Amino acid sequence: SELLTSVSRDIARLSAQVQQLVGASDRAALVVEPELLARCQQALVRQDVSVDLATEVVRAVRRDLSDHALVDPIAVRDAAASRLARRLSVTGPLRPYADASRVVFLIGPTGVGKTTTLAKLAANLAIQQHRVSLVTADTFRIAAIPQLQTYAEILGIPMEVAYTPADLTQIIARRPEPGLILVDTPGRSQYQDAQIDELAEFVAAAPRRTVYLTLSAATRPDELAETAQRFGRIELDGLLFTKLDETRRYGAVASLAAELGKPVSYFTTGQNVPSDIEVADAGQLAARILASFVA
Ligand SMILES: Nc1nc2c(ncn2[C@@H]2O[C@H](COP(=O)(O)OP(=O)(O)OP(=O)(O)O)[C@@H](O)[C@H]2O)c(=O)[nH]1
Ligand SMILES: [Mg+2]
Repeated sequence: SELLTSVSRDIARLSAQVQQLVGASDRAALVVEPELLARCQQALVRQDVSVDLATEVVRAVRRDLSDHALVDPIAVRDAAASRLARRLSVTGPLRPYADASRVVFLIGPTGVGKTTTLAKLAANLAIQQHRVSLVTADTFRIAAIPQLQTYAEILGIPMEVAYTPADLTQIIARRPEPGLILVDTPGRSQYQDAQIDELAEFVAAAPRRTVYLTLSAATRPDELAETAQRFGRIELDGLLFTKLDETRRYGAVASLAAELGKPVSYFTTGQNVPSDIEVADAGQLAARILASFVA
């Protein structure tokens, strides 16, 4: 019975030790797990991802990963990137023979790179032997017509000027099918409702159209959202972001796309025509945003 007492004493001691160890590891997990997720959330917010989206992503990561993986920065980063990518949609490249894409409009604020981007798109389509032509509805800014005309001449493709929506209707009717017509538009301030209405009339002249709101990725997140909201008076098929080379923070782009539920079409990354353009890829964007986490 002395033996029995001794054994049960040992069992009690061991079980206390086990309890202690379990408790310690619980506490460790409690400290480490939220810390890494909090750091991930901070990294997202520092990249200009909205607090709401960052929180949503991190909560999803917490559900996705085992306790073991949640203390691994690489696993957390990759899970966050994949969750973020799932919140983004993309259009894929322009499809020259899709019915809806007969006419492509790039619209947006002044100086974001609409004309340059249109030239890049036209050049890449022409290189792929697709039939493509250019129209400018920018009869407002000095030298806007020769700017597009120059690109058209270099590319050896037709270019016409639409002074009115009726002009545009006629130009479209004259262009042979199949073939894409890319329309350049004057830069408009998002705060000038009358200018945006005028733009809407040009857009309405092409029923089979694709409209991409063109925005500089180097714009403040709140300005981006405000601009998208105001241009949203025109039905948008997607977002196109320019000047990714002029910022190191890509989160506002992702937040805006996720918030609007609009697909992203292209990114431009410099002034070179036709090379500095890429078809938007959700996974790549998410990876860029999360590259600063676990540096
Ligand atoms: N760094 C950088 N510059 C760009 C990019 N895209 C365009 N630009 C430059 O931005 C400037 C304005 O480009 P435009 O294509 O004329 O812009 P826009 O939107 O047509 O301007 P408006 O017609 O006046 O509204 C030019 O100097 C372009 O070379 C880009 O992706 N990165
Ligand atoms: Mg222009």
